[in-house]
Amino acid sequence: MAGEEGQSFKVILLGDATVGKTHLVSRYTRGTLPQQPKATIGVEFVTKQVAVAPDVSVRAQIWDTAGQERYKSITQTHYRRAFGALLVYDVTNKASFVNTSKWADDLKQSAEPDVVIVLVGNKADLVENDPSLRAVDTQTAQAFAQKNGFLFFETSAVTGRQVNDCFIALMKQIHQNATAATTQDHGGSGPGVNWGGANRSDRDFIDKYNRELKGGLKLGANDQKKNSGCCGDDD
Ligand SMILES: Nc1nc2c(ncn2[C@@H]2O[C@H](COP(=O)(O)OP(=O)(O)O)[C@@H](O)[C@H]2O)c(=O)[nH]1
Ligand SMILES: [Mg+2]
Repeated sequence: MAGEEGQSFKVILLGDATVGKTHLVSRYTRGTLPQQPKATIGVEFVTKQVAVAPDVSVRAQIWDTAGQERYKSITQTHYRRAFGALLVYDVTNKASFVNTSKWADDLKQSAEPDVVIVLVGNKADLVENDPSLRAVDTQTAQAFAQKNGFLFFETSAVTGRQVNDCFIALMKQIHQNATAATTQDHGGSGPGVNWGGANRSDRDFIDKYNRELKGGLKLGANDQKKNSGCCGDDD
């Protein structure tokens, strides 16, 4: 299956500010926590080869947000062509869990049709140390995930618990869907899901996104105009 190794899939992180998205990406891709919080605005992705079957690996192109989630001003470009998402909340923060519904709705409107979603309850280390801090029951989250067809994990970017597992589960499911689609559409192989073509336009894609962000965050219909001058100088 060597021919499949070039497959590349964009996946994105979504969720309220401070739930630990950037820490999860760093833990997974570098094995460490971020050195210092990034104040810069702009998009960044990191890539990582992920083994999805004994002889098959795919390239995860992981897009983190850069603070714009604070203003619910994620642009279409962030969602566009995403094959999967980690929908992250903080197990000690009820509102962050409630908001995952909204993030999921936005995602489904703009991502690929069968986008794979993994619901991730992060900061599990906090409730292991002090169960009274838990604001979202595992069972409640699990039931919500099941109802919506999401995979579900509780993670800790600090201890590393379940971090690899949630990314690998995401990539495995994406690969599985892509393989099924290829078989269906092209009798086993073909360009239909060879999404590695992303490479060619990545540069344009990022430039456009950064322009959108720098030119004042492009606010959605429901966003407050007053937020438009944001970013870079807050906390
Ligand atoms: N205890 C604990 N704190 C975490 C964890 N992940 C992130 N944090 C903390 O939560 C804050 C926000 O993390 P960050 O990754 O910047 O969140 P983002 O805004 O979603 O990208 C930081 O102070 C982190 O140290 C975790 O798994 N456990
Ligand atoms: Mg972040």
